[in-house]
Amino acid sequence: MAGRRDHPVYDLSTGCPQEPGGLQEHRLSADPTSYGAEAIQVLEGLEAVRKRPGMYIGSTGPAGLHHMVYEVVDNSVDEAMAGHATTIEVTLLADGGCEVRDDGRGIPVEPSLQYPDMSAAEVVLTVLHAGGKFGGGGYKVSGGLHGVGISVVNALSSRVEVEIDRGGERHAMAFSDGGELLEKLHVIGASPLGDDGTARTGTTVRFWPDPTVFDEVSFRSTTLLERLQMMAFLNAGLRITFRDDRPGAAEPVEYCYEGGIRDFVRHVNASKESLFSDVGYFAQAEETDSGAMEVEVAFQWNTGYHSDGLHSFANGINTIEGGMHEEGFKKALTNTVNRYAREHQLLKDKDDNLQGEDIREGLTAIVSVRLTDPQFEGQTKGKLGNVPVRSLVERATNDKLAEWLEEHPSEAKRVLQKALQAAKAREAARNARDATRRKSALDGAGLPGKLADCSSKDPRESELYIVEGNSAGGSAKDARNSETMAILPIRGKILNVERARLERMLANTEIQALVSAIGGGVGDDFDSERIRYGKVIIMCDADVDGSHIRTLLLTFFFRQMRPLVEQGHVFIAQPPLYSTEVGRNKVYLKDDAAKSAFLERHPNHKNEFQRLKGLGEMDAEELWQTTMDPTARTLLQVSVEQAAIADEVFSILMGDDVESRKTFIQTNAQDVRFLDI
Ligand code: 0RA
Repeated sequence: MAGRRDHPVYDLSTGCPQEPGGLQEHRLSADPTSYGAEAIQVLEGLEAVRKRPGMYIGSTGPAGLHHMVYEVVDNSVDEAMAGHATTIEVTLLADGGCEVRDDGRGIPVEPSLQYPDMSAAEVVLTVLHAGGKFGGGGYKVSGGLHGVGISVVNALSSRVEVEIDRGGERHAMAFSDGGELLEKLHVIGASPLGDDGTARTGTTVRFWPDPTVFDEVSFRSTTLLERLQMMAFLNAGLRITFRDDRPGAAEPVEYCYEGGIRDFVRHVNASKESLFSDVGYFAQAEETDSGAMEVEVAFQWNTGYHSDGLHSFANGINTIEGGMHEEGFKKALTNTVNRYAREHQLLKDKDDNLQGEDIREGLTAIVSVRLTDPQFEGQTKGKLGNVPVRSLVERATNDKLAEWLEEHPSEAKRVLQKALQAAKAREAARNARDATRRKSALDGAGLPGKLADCSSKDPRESELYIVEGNSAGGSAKDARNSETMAILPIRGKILNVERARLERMLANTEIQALVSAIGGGVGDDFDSERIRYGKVIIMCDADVDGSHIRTLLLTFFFRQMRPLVEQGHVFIAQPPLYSTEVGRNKVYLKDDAAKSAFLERHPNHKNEFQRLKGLGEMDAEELWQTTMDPTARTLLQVSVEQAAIADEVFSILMGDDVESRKTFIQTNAQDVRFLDI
């Protein structure tokens, strides 16, 4: 029979090698001239990705660039989750590429069943939605941010190299310019032998993001590290190493957590005072008609006052908007703790039930689910939509948390005491809020005296500058466009919000001014429909004090006006870091990069550069030109992409551990970009 092969072919839709014959017959009956058509189809697929990269990786900015790394790493994590890989090594290459290496089974090298001209590996690299994410016989569950596959990375790279150790042989393949085949898969030698004498297996993918696609192609190691650490927490025992071979880079890092999400909770609570030393943990798995589901929960309370320490994940993806798993957990947590409180006479018949937020105050918990076909919904695709997950998590929590409470009576007592206190504080806070409302109703519009408001009443064009210090506030008032720019000077260090409960915070005059100026309320009452400014811009000095105040403000917004941050209303102004003289003119330079660019343009520039410390060093005219003029300024938009990580950063900064807070502020004083991606 013509075209019949002697070697097995690989069916990527079942993840199984197929012997020649049988299933292959239908392939042979197809029109042989269609092979060329298939190749064209493949190229058209990748072309579609290049035309609209945003549809596949979200953006061509820094987030999209880093998404490329996650996409490749996710494939290796899938291989680890299936029990075949133990180690993933991520390396940033000196020439700007990124290498991801695993010790899994290796991508199949056999000819593909659907595309007999190609190896299965070539299909994985060039056909959209091919790869580990096939149903049925493939992996039970899989990650992949939104499961777009390595072919998307290939489409958006100027070069990709793949090395596969499988069946004792090392194979190699290369692509250039968005997925054009440069070298077809071929054997380049024998795979090296491991300590146990067997040949190594595994996959290595190297890629160089295409500079014509991305705004910027240099990776930021801290962004990658946060995500890699999170993946290590979510996959107990998985070893993930990171090395940066670029000049001047930091030391290599290795993450491996035998305790998995228990270690995650310990880590998040590390800078806090925990209520008890153990971390609670339970897990439950279920097979249903619609596939396999499992849930894992780890939890510990600390003495803090926040009720947003619940972080959820679905197949290793941080579900920032929550979803069914969070709903199930919250409902069962509230029920179980109330049931326990009644049974143990901690709540009397006449008492109201504890509310969910009372019980969650000070709780750090990770809820991680894995399921066959996760549905991600919501604005940022960060919400899990699979309904059956809710009842699985609810049942697991009802059973196992009740057990845990019975088996840990002294821990349970502390949890209950804390929740009862929180309920009292909630009552007090409500009274305080009502009082603030009445007060602001009394002084006319209720706007703070220090506020120099703008004349426009349209939030879409109105901006609030929060300016540190009175003198800088004065310059900003003189400089501004009073139609659209309002100035609120704030003094000194505003209250440390991590330590304070709402009612105490509202007594602080700086906070009161801030709340009434923004106009959307505070805490649970916050309503972004009522905000008076579309942009809230923090303008602080570029020194340690400025950095501290900026972080305090961000913490406040993050904790008490979360939607303001989530909806992208919060910005950081960037006053220039340097000035220098050119002839009789003063030139301002935003940062070190701008300074280097300036020196390149003016190689003979002899004058010194002044390091600008304070906004006060500029007069109104200079402040306008360098920092406030909408046609010239650069604003950093503050986003909360990874609530879990942000929570940790804020906690380190604002928590009870004064030492780590100091070190953090000192090391990050120059770098506010850590908040941006
Ligand atoms: C398809 C099928 C199999 C493994 C993989 C893909 C695979 C993909 C990647 C990507 C990075 N590392 C990887 N490791 C494995 C199953 C292989 C088999 O049945 O032997």
